[in-house]
Amino acid sequence: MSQPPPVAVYRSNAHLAHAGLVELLAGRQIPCYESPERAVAIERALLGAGGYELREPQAFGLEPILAVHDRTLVDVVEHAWTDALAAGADGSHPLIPDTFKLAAYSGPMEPLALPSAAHLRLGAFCFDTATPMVAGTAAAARAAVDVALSAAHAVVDGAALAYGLCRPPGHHAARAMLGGYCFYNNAAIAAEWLRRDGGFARVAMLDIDYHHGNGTQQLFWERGDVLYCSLHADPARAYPYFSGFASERGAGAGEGLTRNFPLPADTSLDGYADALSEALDAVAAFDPDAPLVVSLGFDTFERDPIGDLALRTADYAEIGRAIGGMGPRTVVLQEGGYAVDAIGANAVAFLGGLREGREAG
Ligand code: OKP
Ligand code: ZN
Repeated sequence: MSQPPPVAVYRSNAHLAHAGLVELLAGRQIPCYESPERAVAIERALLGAGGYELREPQAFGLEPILAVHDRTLVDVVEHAWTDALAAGADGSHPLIPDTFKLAAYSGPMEPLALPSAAHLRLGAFCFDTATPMVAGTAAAARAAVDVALSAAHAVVDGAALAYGLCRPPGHHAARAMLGGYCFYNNAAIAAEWLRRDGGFARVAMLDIDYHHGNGTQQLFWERGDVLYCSLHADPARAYPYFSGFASERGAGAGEGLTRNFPLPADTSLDGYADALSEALDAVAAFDPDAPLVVSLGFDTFERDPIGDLALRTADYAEIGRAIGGMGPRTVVLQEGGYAVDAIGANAVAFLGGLREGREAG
């Protein structure tokens, strides 16, 4: 038997400057769970495990981002920090909006004018107080997209599997809205690229982060060519609260192509594997011709500081095997996971299982 080729791990150091982050949680200011150490730990663990090769992403520019997000959102991400500095901010603390423009604010009054300074518009494009911006945020968000697109390219060019170590994550970012530590929806941008430029007709996305990917769901809600399946903590008790219920199934051409699997607290591998197998059946029934796009989160881990599910490190190998056994080529993109001491081992377990599943399946 010949040695399998190393799996490409796309990563960029640009994320290191998306740092010094704080978030507002239940009225308190705390250090942001979404830290640079997360990605550093994954990178180290994969290098230590062997069989992985770190690669720098290619730069794809804003065009593939604008295929998914409104220019109004991109403008805010790109200019909020520099406009705040130009207006006299000293740059010593992250930018977090304090005023949110809900649909209920405008009622019938749309369109309302917005301030021309991007930092003053931020609250019209953000849904929570957990998504701080600093000097390095915009470049990090762009690099995370480049990481995702580079991984998608690698698989289209023939690799069975590529991993994009995206940071910041992306699945909470919607067409014109950031939040949940996310600015640009890396996975959605990769999926849309597979459709438009990769020459594929049907893309399936599997989201196994602890949280519902509200952004990804919104982006493909009415799309007949993209299936979105998500396993996550029941929004009846967990962030983002306003989406991810099983009753949400898409609309129009996308009717039935959004599939949500809300999970109870303390779900361990047994319950998780049942939901996963239903989701994988939905993927198989959709019959995608494109590589599978996986939004991967390790906040389902038993000791995750913001999750309440009960998966263990070895379970990620099982989950990886189940997904790998499906057969299609796979683009795996990192979303959440906040137990920094375990996140590396969890990544090694998941990707190792995925490789085994492919070889066995
Ligand atoms: C991003 B990803 C709940 C606070 C939630 C934001 C969580 C963002 C998760 N008490 N804060 O999906 O891992
Ligand atoms: Zn999450």
